[in-house]
Amino acid sequence: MSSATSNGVSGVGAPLSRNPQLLAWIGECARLTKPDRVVWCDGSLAEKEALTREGVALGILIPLNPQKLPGCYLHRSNPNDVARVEHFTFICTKTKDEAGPTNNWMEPREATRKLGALFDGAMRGRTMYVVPYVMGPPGSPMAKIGVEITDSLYVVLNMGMMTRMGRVALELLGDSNDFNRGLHSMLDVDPERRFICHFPDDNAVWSVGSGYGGNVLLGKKCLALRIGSYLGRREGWMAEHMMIVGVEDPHGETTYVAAAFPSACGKTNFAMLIPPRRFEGWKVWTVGDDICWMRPGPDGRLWAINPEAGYFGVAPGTNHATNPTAMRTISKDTIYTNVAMTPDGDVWWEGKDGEVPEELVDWQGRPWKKGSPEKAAHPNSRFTAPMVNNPHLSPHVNDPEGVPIAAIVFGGRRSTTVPLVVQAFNWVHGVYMGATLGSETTAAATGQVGVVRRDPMAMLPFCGYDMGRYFDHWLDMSTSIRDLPKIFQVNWFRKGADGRFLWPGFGENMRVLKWIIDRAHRRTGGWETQLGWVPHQAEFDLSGMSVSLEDVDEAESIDRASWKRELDDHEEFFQKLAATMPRELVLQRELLIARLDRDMRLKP
Ligand code: GTP
Ligand code: SPV
Ligand code: MN
Repeated sequence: MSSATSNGVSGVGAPLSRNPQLLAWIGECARLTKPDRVVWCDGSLAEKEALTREGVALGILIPLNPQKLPGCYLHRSNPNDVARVEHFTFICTKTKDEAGPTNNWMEPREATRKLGALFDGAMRGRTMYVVPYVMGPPGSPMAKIGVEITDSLYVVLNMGMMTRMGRVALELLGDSNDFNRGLHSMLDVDPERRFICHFPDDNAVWSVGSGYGGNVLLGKKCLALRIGSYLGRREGWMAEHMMIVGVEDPHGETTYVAAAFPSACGKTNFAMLIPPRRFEGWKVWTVGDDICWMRPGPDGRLWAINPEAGYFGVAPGTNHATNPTAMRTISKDTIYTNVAMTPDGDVWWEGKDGEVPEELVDWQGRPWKKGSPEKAAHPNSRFTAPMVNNPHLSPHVNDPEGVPIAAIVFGGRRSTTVPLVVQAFNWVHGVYMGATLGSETTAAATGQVGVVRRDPMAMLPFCGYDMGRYFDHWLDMSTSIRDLPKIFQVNWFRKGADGRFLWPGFGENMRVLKWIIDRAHRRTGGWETQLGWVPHQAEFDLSGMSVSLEDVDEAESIDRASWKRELDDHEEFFQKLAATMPRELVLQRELLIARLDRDMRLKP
């Protein structure tokens, strides 16, 4: 950490870089926001410790029980600021058409004027942190540099875990002007003055009025997905809201799978899956849990990196049975946000192991008693932990070229209609599956929870340009990938008439994953249905599972009437995108209707 009290608002103490463009931009930001001092972050342990001490002194961080949770802290955000705000998130391209019908658009000069007025003097009395970071393994041809200027110490500490932060980024950057410019101020955390604006043409992001997650950790959703997807289309690669796992079989062969699920629909859990006992000798290695950058390699395969270095994961529902890997990962050096606290300084959330404690302090710092109708932890409460804490971290997570993807999976949260697993007939059909992905909304974004919405490729809130052109990019990628990954759709969340989940999920998802891998390697059969290929009962390993075959059958079932309704929904969504919707996808829908009209046998 390098700091100095400036003699004037624009003074920058002991800069860690001589990059003239970087210095000029930091000067501009300081003149605009008028901080009391400017601190360059070097990413050292000493800096982290000093900031943590300061965070505790300021009440931003609450120390947790050091015996139970060494190096862990609790942060409580403003109760009005607990999730991403999609309605205040804007793509600021020259024309509205470039942003497309699924994004909010603001004209770039108007955005600069509007947010500029909010930034003016916003850091008076505060420290302006300069946070340089790398997205991706340093030295990877896919890696990107960003610099986030922020007045939030919490953001600095989170960026320190979520990215490769500090000197490493400045060294890689050198004198180059090729870096993402992120400017963030919490202002007064007023939802009326909360905006997250993306300027893809300038590789810049301005965020004001929030201190939470994806709104403010600008390397994550803003750079790695919204700006990333925009650059990816221009440069021939893909930025996706996907986790990445390596599945090692008992012979030591590892197959890599990438999977897109909308926010709070199971990526982190799938990325940390522990195979059930039946799968003796199998290992699942986490490469990434949220974001995936992919590009075709010289060998004709699609290669992927995880641009992040940590996990910003959903706390509720995480326990030793559902996700033991996460429980170990977050047992030290973790920042918890908006969870509840026990009297002895442990953390708690709905769906954690063991008895519900008699008394807690809830996520807002209020006393809470067992049986209270209110949730003790916020439904979107989260943990931030460095990936090196993960006992099953892939040894290839830092490989500059990434890992080769054999299968791509799309999954949503659907209590009805969508079967457990289906393989697409081919790439175009798979793109259609992704493009029509629907999911019930969750607490990860503000707004109504539990309503089905179309969330194509789990990218609805994260695609930085017109969605129809994004589909076109997906179709186009098939021309530069010789060995195309196989595409699948899954649904862990189907419910019976009694409201129970039909499929046990979590570790048991290994059974589906195994079929996916076998199919990707063309090692197993399947049954052709109207929707795509589904597992043959004989080739789908359910041994040693405590679930009834009737439930599995119901989870896999295809109901024509529900699918007719589903297709009406696809149509409605496609209509919205009509101006740029690729013809292949419209035809895929027609084909699906035709297949459903013919009364095909569904199951052996
Ligand atoms: P983001 O970080 O918001 O992008 O979410 P994510 O996609 O990583 O979701 P995550 O794995 O954190 O899971 C979200 C919620 O879904 C948690 O409460 C999990 O316990 C629950 N969940 C995850 N996998 C399963 C599953 O297989 N079955 C069931 N029933 N619930 C699951
Ligand atoms: C998501 O909402 O998809 C997340 C959490 O991963 S956030 O970082 O807030 O975007
Ligand atoms: Mn996410």
